[in-house]
Order: sequence, then structure tokens, then C-alpha cells
Amino acid sequence: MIKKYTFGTPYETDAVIIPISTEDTALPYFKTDCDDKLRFELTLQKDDAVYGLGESTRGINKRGYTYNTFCADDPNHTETTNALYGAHNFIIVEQKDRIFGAFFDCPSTVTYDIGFTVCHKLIISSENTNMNVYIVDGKDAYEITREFRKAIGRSYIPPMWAFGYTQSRWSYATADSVRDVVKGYRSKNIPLDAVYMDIDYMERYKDFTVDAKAFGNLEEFAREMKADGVRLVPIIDAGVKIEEGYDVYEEGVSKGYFCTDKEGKPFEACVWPGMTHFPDFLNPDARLWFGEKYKTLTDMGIEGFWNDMNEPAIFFSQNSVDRAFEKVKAYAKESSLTLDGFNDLKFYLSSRQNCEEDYSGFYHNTPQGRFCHKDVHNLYGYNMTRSASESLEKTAPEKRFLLFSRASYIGMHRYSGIWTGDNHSWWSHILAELKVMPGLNMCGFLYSGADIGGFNFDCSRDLLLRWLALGIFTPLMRNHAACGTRNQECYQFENTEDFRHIIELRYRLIPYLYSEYMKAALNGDMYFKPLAFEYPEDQVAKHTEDQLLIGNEVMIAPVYTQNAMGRYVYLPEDMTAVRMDGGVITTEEMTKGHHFVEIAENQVVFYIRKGKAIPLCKPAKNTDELEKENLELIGSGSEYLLYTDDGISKDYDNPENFRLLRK
Ligand code: MIG
Repeated sequence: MIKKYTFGTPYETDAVIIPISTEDTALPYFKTDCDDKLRFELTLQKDDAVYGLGESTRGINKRGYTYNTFCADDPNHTETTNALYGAHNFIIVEQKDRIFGAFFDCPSTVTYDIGFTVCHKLIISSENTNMNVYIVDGKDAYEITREFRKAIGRSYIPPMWAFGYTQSRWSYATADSVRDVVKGYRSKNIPLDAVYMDIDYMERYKDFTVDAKAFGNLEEFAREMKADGVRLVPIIDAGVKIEEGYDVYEEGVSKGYFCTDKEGKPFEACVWPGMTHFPDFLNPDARLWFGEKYKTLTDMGIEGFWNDMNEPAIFFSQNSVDRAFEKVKAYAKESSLTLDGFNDLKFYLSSRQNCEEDYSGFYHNTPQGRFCHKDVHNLYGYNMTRSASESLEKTAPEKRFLLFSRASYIGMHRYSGIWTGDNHSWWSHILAELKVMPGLNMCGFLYSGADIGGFNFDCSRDLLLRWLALGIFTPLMRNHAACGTRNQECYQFENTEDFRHIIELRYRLIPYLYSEYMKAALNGDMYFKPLAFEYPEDQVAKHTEDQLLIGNEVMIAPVYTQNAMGRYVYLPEDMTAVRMDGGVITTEEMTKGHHFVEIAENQVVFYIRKGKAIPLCKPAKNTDELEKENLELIGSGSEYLLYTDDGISKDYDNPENFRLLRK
């Protein structure tokens, strides 16, 4: 049951797609205040939990900290980071004798103070006093999630090949460097489905151009790669380079499709291409126009894209530079700098990137009126990706494309997946990835994954192995690293067979992972589930935040510390432990309770729930070559409901896609 409560005259975000009329009663559960701010307050008891908030830091239970939903280009993902790239305003509040969900549908910042300022108070507040709030009731967290997901629409479904292992780096700047990567993997017999092209494939970072010197004829190159079983996935950035003669720039200006400044001129700011304009993705005509540009690349055989810098990220504008210079000049007039002056200057100069002044300095022309960017900020990346998706759908209505975005808002989950942005090669970021996944699933984002091995800083061999052992379970499985960091492709390290065995296990699991993904997408269920949701009566399970359930059958408990010989694992019921060692799979029955499980860094251990079974296939060099017949069932159960289809067309609801496998 979902009910809508309206405050002021909210901006229609298109997050909710089923018609729901506004209740004329007061918002239940919360004490509501509305003066200069909207404020919703709820008293929490000691054991109450708050789940959700999609892409956010810290725990699965969000209690004890404060979060902002503000799409932020911030590469520092630490415990004290309040906002990441996605703005996902859905929570589930679990109290002693009730549980409910709440969606605060607001395109600008909402703050969730979850027992931080006052331990027993949940305080949700927003400077924007125009907002739809949806309250979702249901008997448990799963039912509430399902009900919410029904209202926001079916999650994006990628092509089957997007479940393969993929490699990225900022940047493989030439066709030859991509060839080397493919050769590196193929020569070591490590499966590989795609290689990503980062910003350097473009001509001076101009969207929808290809640097012909570095890549020659992209169409031919894409064909060559595909013949070797590898797809190319180029990046698209939000900002459009200002350059005479560049068609995207010229069309955008002449048609008035860019965001404008106060005076109505196209807003200018610096990103990778230098000075750029930002397509006004909140204008449906501009969305259509930009989306159609993806055809330039799909015409060359490209079947997937990643949309970046779409918070949007802004390095600086002329305005912010002028103000910085003024400040410097003012200080320079004084004969010496005081410590306070030094700190003021240092802070000011180092906080120009993605600054509030820039976000307040441009406007959108939307069907709902002209809006200052800061009031609709969180819808920008969402609508960039919607623009791509809607046009890909028109170009090839029967075909699925790979598409994922960095910035997002609930609603975008219908169009694409997300990756979790610029993490670090840190052990703690393995655990951070594990913890963020269930919240993303609650908000509809099923196709997701972090940069395996970590984006910033150098990755060690053992970190990559341990990270892959989690990554084999994430729908998006991509190894990605920043420029200037150590080479992070699996074949760059010693004993590549260790990497091969782990990645082959991913491929062996694809029939299962894909089936569970599709069931979750079709039914509005979660693919990654916290133990707390599955075993709500079990106090230990409820507080276990470093293990997850995958679909209906599997539990994972990956290692996320260095030099560990294994880890403590809690089994909430009897399970079958599945161990991959040297490419060989063995099983062992284990009893409910606590165990120390030894797991060497080249092994993977996961668990199959009591009375359940999962299918395994044989590994192959890529997903196209996976043999999807003759699956082997392992686990203590005797049957498994498999979902299969051709992996590329869209006949999702055909009942023939389901097949009961028996031992
Ligand atoms: O400012 O395109 O998150 O994955 O490699 C950095 C270069 C811009 C940020 C993305 C990252 C990508 C990088 N981009």
C-alpha cells in the first residue's frame, strides 16, 4: 500500500510512474513542521533500524549518522562523507511493532539525521518546502520494497554480456592499447567480455567524436574486437566542448538546448574539454536531441555506454575564477598574510570545484517552468541517462544496451545501472561496496558494481584477488583504475591462474546470477539482501553487516582485510559451503552458527542455503560462448527455477523463459 502526501507545489520528478492521488489527511508516523524548512521528525527506540538511502556511506542500518542526498562528484568516500553521486531518498524504518517505507521525492538536497544529533530522533529536513512524500506500508522490508518498486517501475535490464567480466582504465588511449589488454587476457585464458574506453578516445574530449589518430576507424575496430568476443564501451561526459565547427556545440547553441546563465546566455564552465556548455536534460527537446547523438556510436557497432561527470561535475567557471582572483588580490594588497587570512584563502581556493555558487548560477528550461539548477540538481544525471536510454530504445527497440551512469536519482533505475564512482584501492572499500548494494536494490538500482581493485591509488595483488571474490557476485563486474596508478589488469600480476580461476567461477555462476537478477527485476525484489531482512527474528543475523544474500539461494561472506587466513562467518541456518580452490569446486555441509572459515587469497567460499540448489555451467572465454544447457546442480536442494532467454532481446515476460531444473 503506497500513499502520497503533498507539501507545496513539488517539481514532478517522474520517479513514481503509477498514478497516485494525494491524501487529504496528515502525513502519518512523522511529526511535520513547515516554516522556512520542511521537517519530519520521528522518535526512535533503542533497537529501531533505518535502512535504505541507496548510494551512501557507512552501514546497511543507517542509524547513527547524518546523510545528504545531493549528487556529489566527491572521490573521498570515507566514513564522514555525507553525500555520494546518487540521490536516493527512500528509507525503511523498522520499529518494534511496525515497519514502513518513506520516499521523499525532492530534486534538491534532503538531510537525513538518523539518530546523530539526538540519538533517539530521526529528523528529515529540506530547504525546499515543495515535496511529495510517499509512505509505503507492508508486512516486512521485502514487501515494502516490492510495493515501492511497483510504483517507480521496473528496473533496467542489461544484455547478458554485461554480466561478463570487463576491464577498464583511464585511459586505454589507442586501439593498440586496447588490443594489448585483450591479448593480455586471452593469452592467459582469463575470460573477458568488454573493454571500456575512457575520455581519451575522443577528439579533445568532445562527446560523440573519436580520435581517428588513436583509434583509426572505430567501426572496423569494434568489429575486430567483437570477432574476438570483446565489446567496446565508450564513456560519454555531460559537458559539451565550446568549439566553433563542432556540430554538437553549434546545434545546441542554435536550438537553445544548453542550460543558461542569469542573463539567458548558455552557461559556461570548465570540465575535461575545457570550457563547455551543459545540455539542458530537463528540457524534453534537448533530451531527445542529445540522446540521438548516441546513434553516431551505435552506428559503428557500439552496444554499451557509461555516462560520467553528470552530477554535473564542474571544475570552475569564469565567475568562480574571477572571485578567487579578487580574493587573492585583496590579500595581496596587505603586506603580510595572517594565519586566518591564509586559511581563508586556502579554503576558498580549494573549494571552487563543484561549488554552490556555480550550481546557483545556471538555469533549466523545463515544461514545469524555469528552474535554478540548485533546486533541481539531483535530476541532472538521471535525465542525461534517460536521454540516452530513450534514444537507444528508438534506434533499436528490440535490443538491450549496456548503460550505466555515475550520478542518479530514483527513476533513473528504469533506464540504466550505476557504478559507485571513484573509490580507492583500500581494503575498507571492499566492505563499503558490500554494504551499499542492498540499499541500491531497495531503490531500484539492480545493475551496479564498484571499480574492482579500486579506482584511486595503487592496487596490490592480494587486494585485487579479494575484491574479485566479491566482484564475481555483483551484476556489473568491472576492474577500473585511475590514470597514474599501477596497472591493474589481472594479467599484470604473478600467477595469473589464480585470477583465471576466480573469474571462471563468475562465468560458471552466470546462469544463476542472471536468473536471480531477472527474478529480482521482474518481481521488484532485491538481488542483494541484508541478513536482517531474511532472518528478522535472528538477532545475530540482524546485526551482521559483512555478509549478504544473493538472490534466494546464496550467501556470501567475503574477506576484506589484508593478510587474513580467512574470516568469521555466521550461518543463520545450516548451509552448504562451496569452495573453489585451484578451479576445482568442492562442497561441505555446515551447521548453523559461528565458524572460522579458512579462505586462502586464491580461493572463493560461498554458501548455499538449506534445501536449496544452484546451477553451474562450464566456464568459457566470454558470455556468448557459455554453454547454457547441461547445467550441474549443487547444494542440498533438488531443484532450481532457471530463467533463460537470448540475453539481448526484450521478451522478458514470456513464461517459457522459466525452466525448472531437477537433480
Ligand atoms: O574527473 O574520465 O568516475 O571512472 O575514469 C575524472 C575519467 C573523470 C571520473 C570517473 C572515472 C573516470 C574519470 N572520470
